[in-house]
Amino acid sequence: MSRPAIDLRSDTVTRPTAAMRRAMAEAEVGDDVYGEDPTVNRLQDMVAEMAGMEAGLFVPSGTMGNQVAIAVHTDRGQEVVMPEGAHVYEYEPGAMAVLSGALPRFVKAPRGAPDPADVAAVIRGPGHQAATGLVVLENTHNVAGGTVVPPTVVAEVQRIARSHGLPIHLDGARAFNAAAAMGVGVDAVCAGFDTVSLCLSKGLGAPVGTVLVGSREHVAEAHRYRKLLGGGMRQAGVLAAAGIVAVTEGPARLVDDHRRARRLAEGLAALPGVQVDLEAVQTNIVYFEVEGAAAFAARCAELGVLLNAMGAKRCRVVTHFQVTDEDVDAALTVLGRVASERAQAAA
Ligand code: TLP
Repeated sequence: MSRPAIDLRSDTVTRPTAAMRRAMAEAEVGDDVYGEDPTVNRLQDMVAEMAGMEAGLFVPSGTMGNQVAIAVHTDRGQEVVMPEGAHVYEYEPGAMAVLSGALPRFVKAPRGAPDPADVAAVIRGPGHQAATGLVVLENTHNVAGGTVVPPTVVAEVQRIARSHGLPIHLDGARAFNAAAAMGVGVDAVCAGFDTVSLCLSKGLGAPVGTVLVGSREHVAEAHRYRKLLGGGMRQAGVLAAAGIVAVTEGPARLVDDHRRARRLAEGLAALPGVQVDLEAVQTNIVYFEVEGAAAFAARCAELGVLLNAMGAKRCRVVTHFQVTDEDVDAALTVLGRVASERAQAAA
């Protein structure tokens, strides 16, 4: 029998572990729309405490966490200032416009870190133009390469937002990866934000779920929007139980994902026709440039390695807890074979 594919498309593809499945089977549940699911309540409290925030709200996805936050913070017709490539706009199909009537205002962000002066320059008050309603950062920044936003940049952008009386939200889908890369607790990554959306279903490995953390007031308002969006999940403790295992066991092993991503990146950088910006490889995500990215990904899939083409010349591989050292070796063999087939065809 041929071995199963090595799936490097995303850290969202992990399957629940035996411990998660056990916790799910045994979860105590109640109706979460009434706030009566003890397992959901425990998860929300745990994650809020880890993040150094007052309260948390369990939502089905990172997208819902971000969009509920945008709904909480903005009025219709306002702009949301964000780094270019931000997930809240690029991969949340128009949701901020559809749900909140909000408009994106991008600022350049090499490696996901905007120049705070550029943020200051686009902030506008009410009047003739659309006013700024919210500032968003993303840490780690996905399309910049899973890059960590330097704490000095975060602090300065927060200071600027505050000085204009603006709220600031963090898309922290991979905030635990940022924390692991910096060797700090996730509370350090969340500090100074009004709300943070923390995904359990990325590097931490839970099958489903995100916790939106913030003040009691913001979370109470978010609770209303979650219901409005159809995210009131009733006996959601069966899902939260897996989330509790993920936040308990997941963070400590992220450094292994980062080490494996680095090895993949260095292996890729040595291949003909492949370019990797090694300095952008800081966590579990590796982007690389190749001609005909979709055809490259399709040939790798034929040989048992799944990866995503994210643009005409850009591919992405992501490590996660079901990718072992042996998988990295096997994947590099396949990637090397595909790169040399192409080099030979071009010769
Ligand atoms: N990202 C997915 C795709 O949508 C691109 C991935 O495979 O990386 N914020 C960030 C920074 C994300 O990368 C993602 C998922 C989300 C939010 C949304 O999370 P979900 O998929 O739970 O809605």
